[in-house]
Amino acid sequence: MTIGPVIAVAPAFNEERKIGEVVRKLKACAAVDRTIVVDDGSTDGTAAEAEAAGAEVLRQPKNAGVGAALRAGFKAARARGAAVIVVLGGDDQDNPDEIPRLLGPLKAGFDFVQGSRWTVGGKTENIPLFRRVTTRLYSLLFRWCTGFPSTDGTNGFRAFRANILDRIDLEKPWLNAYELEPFLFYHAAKFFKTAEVPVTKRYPAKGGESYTKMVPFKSWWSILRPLILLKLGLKK
Ligand SMILES: Nc1nc2c(ncn2[C@@H]2O[C@H](COP(=O)(O)OP(=O)(O)O)[C@@H](O)[C@H]2O)c(=O)[nH]1
Ligand SMILES: [Mg+2]
Repeated sequence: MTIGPVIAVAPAFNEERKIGEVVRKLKACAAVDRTIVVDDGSTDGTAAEAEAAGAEVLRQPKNAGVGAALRAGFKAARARGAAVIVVLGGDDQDNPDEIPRLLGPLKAGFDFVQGSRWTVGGKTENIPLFRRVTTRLYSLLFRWCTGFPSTDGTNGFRAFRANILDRIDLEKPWLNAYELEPFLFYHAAKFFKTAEVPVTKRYPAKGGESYTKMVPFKSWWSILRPLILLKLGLKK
C-alpha cells in the first residue's frame, strides 16, 4: 500500500545547537517529503538554523508550549497535503533513519505508529535513571487507562495518518503544553489501529547539556493530566 506524502513536524524551543542536525538528517531521509520545524518563540537562533538546514519554519510569535506548536505544525502539514505526519523532537534525541520503521505498519493499514525504546529491538543511549523508571511507570498507567499494550507512552517519536485528526479534536486550550501528545496517543490507542515499533532514544552524555525543557512537577502533571481526565470521563 502506498501512503502518500510524508511530512515531518519537529517542535523546537531554543534548540539552535541541535535543530540543524535534526533537519539535515530528515532531509537525508528518502521517506520524508517535507520538513516543518515549529519554532515556538525561541530567543536563540533556532529558526535561522532550521531554515539554513532546509526546513520550512513556522514561527509562533511567543512561546505557547509544545502542544500549541504541534497543533500549528499538524495544520500546516495537512495544508501542504500530508497523508502521513511524522513527529519527532527538535532536540536530536530521535533517529530519523528509523522513520521507515514507523511507516511500515502504516503501509500495512495501521493508523498510528508509536516508537518505543522499551519494546524488543528498542534502544537508549545515556538514559538517566529517573527517565528509565518514569517512562516505564507512565506506560503502565497508559496501558491501564487505554487497554493498549504500550511500553513507551511518553515517546514523542511517532507517525500517523493525517486524516485521523478529522476525528481527534486538538483545538482545546488545555492541550497547549505537554498535554497534547498523550491526548493524541490516548485517542489513537483507544479508537484507531495502533502499533508500536522499536526506536532509539539518545540522551546527551552524563554531565552534558540538558535533554529536556520539562519543568519538575508542572510538566509531569501536564503529561499525566490527560490520562486521568480522559479515563475519569472528565474531558474528552
Ligand atoms: N515548540 C515548543 N517546543 C518545545 C517546548 N518545550 C519543548 N519543546 C520541544 O519539544 C521537544 C521535546 O521536548 P523536551 O522538553 O526535550 O521533551 P523530552 O525530551 O520528552 O523531555 C524539543 O524539541 C523541545 O525543543 C515549547 O514550549 N514549545
Ligand atoms: Mg528532549
